Amino acid sequence: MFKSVIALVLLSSIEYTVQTTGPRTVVQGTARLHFDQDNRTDCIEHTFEPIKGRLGGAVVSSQPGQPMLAFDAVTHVDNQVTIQWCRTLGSLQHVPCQTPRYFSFYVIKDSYSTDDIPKLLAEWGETDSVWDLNLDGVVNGLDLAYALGNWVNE
Ligand SMILES: [Ca+2]
Repeated sequence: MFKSVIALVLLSSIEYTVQTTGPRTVVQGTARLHFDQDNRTDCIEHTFEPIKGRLGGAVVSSQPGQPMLAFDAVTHVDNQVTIQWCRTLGSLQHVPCQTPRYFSFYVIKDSYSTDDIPKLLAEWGETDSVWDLNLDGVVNGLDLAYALGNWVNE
């Protein structure tokens, strides 16, 4: 599943893609604050469509396995992620201008069943796999334990 979303809120904007592969959904895009002569303060608040699971992020990053959501506030409640971000320009800064901020996060599903185990085992030992459920860089026993620990009988 792949979809692209563009939302406009006042001057600010947010643009991102949502891609689900196996147990992992990747949301990534760019939020932008826009400023002009009449608006030297801009804010964005956005709630992503609910995706059931826990938050994570890329293994290869400055904070391995953690979501990249460098905003003023990030909440994850009832499977909905909401971001808030505000900035006010200093009086010496030229307008119009914009401040872009890249973001990226994973949602790892939190319920597994019999269909999942063969897929996980097929990627055993792989280092770049969506079945690396604990985001430590490799598919191994810890991922199998996570799947079994979040087992749901069908
Ligand atoms: Ca792992």
